Parts: sequence; structure tokens; C-alpha cells
Amino acid sequence: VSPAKPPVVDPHFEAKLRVAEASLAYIHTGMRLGLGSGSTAELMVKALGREVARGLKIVGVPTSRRTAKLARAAGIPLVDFSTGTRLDVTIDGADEVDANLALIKGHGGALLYEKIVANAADQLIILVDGSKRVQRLGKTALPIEVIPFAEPCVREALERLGAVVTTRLSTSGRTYRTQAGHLILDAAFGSIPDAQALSTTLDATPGIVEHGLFLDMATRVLVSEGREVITLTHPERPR
Ligand code: A5P
Repeated sequence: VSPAKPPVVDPHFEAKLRVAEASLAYIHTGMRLGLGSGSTAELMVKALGREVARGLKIVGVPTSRRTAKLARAAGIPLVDFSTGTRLDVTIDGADEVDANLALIKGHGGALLYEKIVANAADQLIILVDGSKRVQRLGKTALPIEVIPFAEPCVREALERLGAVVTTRLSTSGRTYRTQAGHLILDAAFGSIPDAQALSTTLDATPGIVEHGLFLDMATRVLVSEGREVITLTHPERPR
């Protein structure tokens, strides 16, 4: 009999829980909410479910099947954009955050839906533990969602831009497919000196459906530092 595998413990669990709970302060009855994906957003969805059970009246647009399933289980009513294209607030996690609230997202693979839902919201509130703060974006790989037919072309274009490119695999070792059926290329730049210029280049590259640079989108970032939750707001977007 092989020994049981030890449970995987997330060292940032408490920090994620703290920001997830803090985000509830921005949610009020009557709101239409975007519900992000990833472990931090999932803690927020669970906390939100608890408030719905206590009488909070909101509806949510989920950014992934996984979040939708979790939200349904938590008793959160879900809608889609056919009921209206504007959302009051989207709450999501991120993989990197810089001092200007520019983000890298998509390590969880949901970046396309996440960007659509973030863009539909009046406010984008991002929840991170302190380990996600960076001086300059690019410490981790930038996820890029690509149409399979274009993979070699996009790969070459990214390599010309200086990235080391890996096609994402699923945990079973097969090529990872997003919810929309695309591939993800993880582009490691080491450091991204001009995120705006890179974003413009990627936006103009045929075959790239979306990329994980979320610039000028976040209105507020809640960061768990030690036992505190600190709030970062953009000087030009103080909401
Ligand atoms: C999902 O595609 C991502 O954009 C997540 O928001 C990001 O990976 C953060 O995930 P965690 O909260 O699990 O760190």
C-alpha cells in the first residue's frame, strides 16, 4: 500500500481569505457582479454565497464553468449578458500587480472571459496576497490565448519579441484547451519594460485572441500584507 499523499497546503490561504472577506464591503444589494476565477475569487464567491443566504440580493456573471458551478452551489443567482451588458463591479484575482494597478492575469486559463467581464464592469476590484506585487510586470509568464491554427506564427512573433514560449499543458499532460477551445502560450519575458507597447503589439497580432495584460482596468486592488488588508487605488481612477 503506497502512503497517502499529504494534502496540498496553500501558504497564502489565510491571506486570500482575508482579502476575499474584505471585498464584501464593496458589494451591495441590487448589484450585478462579475465573478472572477482562481483560488482567491473562489473564496470570494463562497463568502458572497454566505451573504446571499443572509438576504443580500445580487446577480452574478461567472468567468468560468468552475466559478459558475461554485456560485450555483453557494446559492448565487447567475445571469449572462443577454440580461444587460453592464455590471456594477467585477471581483477577481490576479497573478501580478504593479504600482499603477497594471495586472498579469490568466495563470488559471480564464483570461478571455475574465477580460470580457472586467471590461463590462464600472469597477474592477482585484484581490491578491502580497506575493503578487511586483515592481515591474513580467516576473512570471504572460499567458496568451491563441487560435490553434496560428500557434506557430504567434510563437515565432513572441520569440521575436524576446519571450521564451511554452505551450500550456493540462495536468494530465495533454495540450491545455481554454473554455473557448483555444490554446495558451505562456510567454516568459523576464521583465516587461513597456507593458502598454507590448499590449498594443499583441492586440495587433493575428491569431492572438486575448492576452493576460490587464492595463488601465483595475480600479482598486486589495492586498493582504501580514494581518492587514491594504487598498491600492489608481490616482486617476479614484472610485
Ligand atoms: C485565472 O485565469 C487567473 O487570471 C486568476 O485570476 C489568477 O491566476 C489568480 O489566481 P489565484 O487567485 O488562484 O492566485
